[in-house]
Order: sequence, then C-alpha cells, then structure tokens
Amino acid sequence: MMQVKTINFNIKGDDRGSLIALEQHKEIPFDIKRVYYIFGTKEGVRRGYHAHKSLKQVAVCVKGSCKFLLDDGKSKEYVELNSPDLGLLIDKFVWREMYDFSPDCVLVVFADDYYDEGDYIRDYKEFIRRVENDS
Ligand code: T46
Repeated sequence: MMQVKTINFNIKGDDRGSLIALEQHKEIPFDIKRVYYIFGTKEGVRRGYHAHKSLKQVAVCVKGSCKFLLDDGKSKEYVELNSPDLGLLIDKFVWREMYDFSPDCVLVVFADDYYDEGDYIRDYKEFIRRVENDS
C-alpha cells in the first residue's frame, strides 16, 4: 500500500480569526521555488493525469475542496483536501488526478522546482514502464 503523506499545519488563531504560515524546510519540507494555484475549475472537470520525474510538491486547498487520486504504479489512494490546515505531499513518480472540485475551490501548490514540461510523464503506460524499470 502506498503511504499518503499529509501535513497538518498549525493554525495561529485568535479572536480576530485564523492565520497559517508556511516556511520552506519547516511546514514545507523542501526549497520552495514555485507556487501556483488552481481555481475556477469547471464542474465535472478532472485534471492532472501525469506524474513527475523529480518534482516534489505540497498541495493545500485554501478554500473549498477537491479530491486527489494518487497512484504509485502499485496501488492507488484517494485523498480529499477540504481544509486550509491540511497539506498533501506529492512525491516524484506518483500519478495524480484531481477531481470533484467545489465551485469555490482554490488549490495552492508549493513546488521544489521551476516549471519544466520535460519533467512530466503524461502517458500512463510510460509511467508504469518507468516504475517497473526503476524497482
Ligand atoms: C501537478 C498538479 C497538481 C505553467 O505555465 N506553469 C506552471 O507552473 C504550471 C503548473 C502550469 N503551467 C501551464 C502548463 C499548461 O499549459 O499551465 C497549463 C495547465 O497546466 P497543467 O495542465 O499541467 O495543469 P494540471 O492541473 O493538470 O496539473 C498541475 C501541475 O501542472 C502539476 O505539476 O502536479 O497541478
């Protein structure tokens, strides 16, 4: 079974409301080189359908909710992100699909490297071949 790695962030709450701070090598366990966010996702849309050769990321649903299918080539796990204090660590060589986005979903992703299309494996059969050859 693959281990889904989630991170619970500390909420600095007071009578004014809540605040979460994320720092590299603290809450986010790597150098943060890039941050991007996915929002305004249309109903019924499924995104992702790829793995990364080396990129490591932490995804946080700061508003609304969405679900992840994670597949390491041997088993699949399903995770719902529905709280700004919950991070999902997505390692390299994990196939991911995101779905069931709520209309208000804002999914923020912290990445340990710059955008590089060459780091993507977008073909599932190739992904399985790479996993089998590396194990
Ligand atoms: C991932 C999941 C969780 C850029 O130009 N720069 C960027 O940093 C990113 C992330 C994307 N793009 C461009 C590439 C495409 O033309 O934005 C467009 C949409 O990207 P993509 O189809 O890869 O989006 P998703 O939602 O399928 O996947 C994204 C990330 O790309 C991916 O690394 O792990 O979110």
